[in-house]
Amino acid sequence: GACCSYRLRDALHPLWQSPLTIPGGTRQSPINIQWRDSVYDPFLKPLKISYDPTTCLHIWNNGYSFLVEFDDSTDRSTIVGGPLENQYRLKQFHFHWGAINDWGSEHTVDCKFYPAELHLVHWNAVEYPSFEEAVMEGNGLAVIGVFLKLGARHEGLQTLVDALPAVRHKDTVIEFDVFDPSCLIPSCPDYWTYAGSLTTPPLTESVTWIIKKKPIEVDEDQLEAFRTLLFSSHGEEERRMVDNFRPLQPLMNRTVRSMSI
Ligand code: SG4
Ligand code: ZN
Repeated sequence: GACCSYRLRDALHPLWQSPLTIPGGTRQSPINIQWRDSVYDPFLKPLKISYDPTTCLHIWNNGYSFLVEFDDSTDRSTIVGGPLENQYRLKQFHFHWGAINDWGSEHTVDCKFYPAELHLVHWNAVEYPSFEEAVMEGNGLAVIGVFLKLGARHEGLQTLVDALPAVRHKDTVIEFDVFDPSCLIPSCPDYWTYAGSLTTPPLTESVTWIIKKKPIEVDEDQLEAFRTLLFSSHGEEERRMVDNFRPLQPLMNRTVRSMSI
């Protein structure tokens, strides 16, 4: 859309010295979701989420975000329904956020950024033998996106926030045995869905995006805690982990479909 201008921030983006675009890409992410251009689809079902908190394994600073990873060797934490034809297994979740509250989300709604965005990454274990293989396939991944907006402190998120000082540097990991990420997903069933890609290399066009319309509320201290993390490892010059989002990509020949009850 012509209304979104992000040229200035691209230039400042430390993570995107590598290719910003995929030649020939037709379904890249993230995108601006223009509310009035989304198409209500009466056949879209509500998404069914079923997570087992004991499949949670650890928190890992991978130098791009912090990841909370899950045991995906069985179907104990899965999603079904919504736009999906199969059951998908939860692999990990992570966030994207800004240096300040004026930006930070990857997707935008009517050209408006939220200060942060949560991504819960799932893979199609019905059709593919491993996550790595699913990443290469058009229907391999399903990512739930949840916007974070400034408001009340989020008690579920606080458990994670309390663990962040232990993974401040790149390549640090701590055990995190029990966590139910469904506490981070708004109960309102409404979502948008579209066919897109991973937002970091390899940028493969393998993601069915499911973006919840209703954001969750977090407070300023919780966003500030994200901003104390580092892109850098122990011993390197400290670089604050902020603005770890990809610039908006063209919608091209795609429709964003909408589910609401
Ligand atoms: C973040 O960089 C995660 O740290 C990556 O996780 C993730 O890659 C990447 O985002 C892209 O995911 O939902 N934003 S996204 O499209 O899940 C993958 C790891 O590198 C493949 C493990
Ligand atoms: Zn992401």
